[in-house]
Amino acid sequence: MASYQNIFTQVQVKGPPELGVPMADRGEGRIEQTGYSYWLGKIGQAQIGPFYLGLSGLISLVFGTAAILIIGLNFWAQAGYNPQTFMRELFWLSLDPPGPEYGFSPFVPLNEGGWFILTGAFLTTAVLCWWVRTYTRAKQLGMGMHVPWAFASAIWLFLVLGFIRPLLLGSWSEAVPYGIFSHLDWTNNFSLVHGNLFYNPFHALSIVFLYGSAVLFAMHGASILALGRYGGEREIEQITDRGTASERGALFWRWTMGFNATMESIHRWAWWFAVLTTLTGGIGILLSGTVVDNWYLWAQEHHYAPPN
Ligand code: 07D
Ligand code: 07D
Repeated sequence: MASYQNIFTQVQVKGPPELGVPMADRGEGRIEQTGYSYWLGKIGQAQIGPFYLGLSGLISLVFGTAAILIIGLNFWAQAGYNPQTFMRELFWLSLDPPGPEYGFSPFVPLNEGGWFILTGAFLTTAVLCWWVRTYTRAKQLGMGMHVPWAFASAIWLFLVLGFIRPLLLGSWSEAVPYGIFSHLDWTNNFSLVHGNLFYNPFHALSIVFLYGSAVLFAMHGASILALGRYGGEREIEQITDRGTASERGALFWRWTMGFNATMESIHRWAWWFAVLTTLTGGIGILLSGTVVDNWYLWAQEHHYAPPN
């Protein structure tokens, strides 16, 4: 038998299901049903469950499903209740926000943007409840709050795009529509209306962190896989009980670029890069149209672009 397991050599043993560490609230919200999936076992853990639903999970699922249903039914109506048209046009159908004439009023006729506002309220409730779920579950497991805070950074951009910026500008019409290509058209249009988003330094920072996340993820994933034969994937043990994997990885990076992150700090690098992508992004979007109307003109004034 292989002396260590990887995705190619692993053996799927079906023992009694692993229910996790004992906890105070074993009862409430926990669904202790488990199953096995051979194919999921090929890419991760074969055991499915136990699950945790809880109040926030339940609310999130209900509101999330309602939001998707409202979007779907609006698309369905737009497709004239014709399944062929629906499937053909799916990527181009869109649930749009109210026009500028409605300002930021919550009272808008359903077919003129009311459905959009309702969807936004439901989707936001679902996303926020999912956040609560990440927070309370992490607490229950005695974990740090790194996942909830990272998720909060993504939610920050989500809220800026769909709620905070429209609120500050006093118009729902500024919000992002719900649709596959319509939200891309909105993105393109946003850049055009604000004089080319490339001249928004926060967009540039967001890109730095997005690209940086990809590079760091690739470097870290590659390092750990390359050290698999020395037990490199037992990362946490390797911090204290160094063994040869951690030392080889560290030396590899010092040889190739003169510096190495540590087994611990690489995860902080990754966390900060990912978190800063949406944190800086949200700042850039919030400033657009509120503080700065045209980023190209702003850049010229601030010597970020050459004067004409
Ligand atoms: C891989 C994790 C899984 C998540 C997935 C997304 C839905 C939407 C649609 C009911 C990496 C699930 C999608 C639930 C269903 C309806 C109508 C995450 C992974 C697979 N975008 N965007 C996509 C969202 C914004 C932009 C794809 C959401 C901004 C560009 C998908 C939001 C701007 C491109 C999608 C959001 C923007 C995309 C793939 C919210 C600026 C693409 C996403 C809530 C940031 C790409 C056709 C993905 C594409 C794409 C979803 C916001 C720009 C539909 C939910 C307004 C330029 N976006 N997006 O893999 O192919 O994410 O579009 O904020 O090129 Mg987007
Ligand atoms: C959207 C966080 C919110 C998502 C949440 C998830 C659900 C679904 C369902 C599980 C993505 C909620 C999920 C509800 C659950 C299931 C099934 C994260 C989101 C909470 N840009 N651009 C960025 C580049 C241009 C524009 C960021 C590159 C043009 C606008 C990123 C280029 C124009 C906005 C980035 C480029 C333009 C952005 C997004 C190149 C268009 C934004 C980071 C090479 C013509 C957003 C400050 C991210 C932003 C944004 C990259 C070009 C417009 C770094 C590489 C010039 C309007 N752009 N961009 O993680 O923050 O998003 O800008 O050309 O709003 Mg850009």
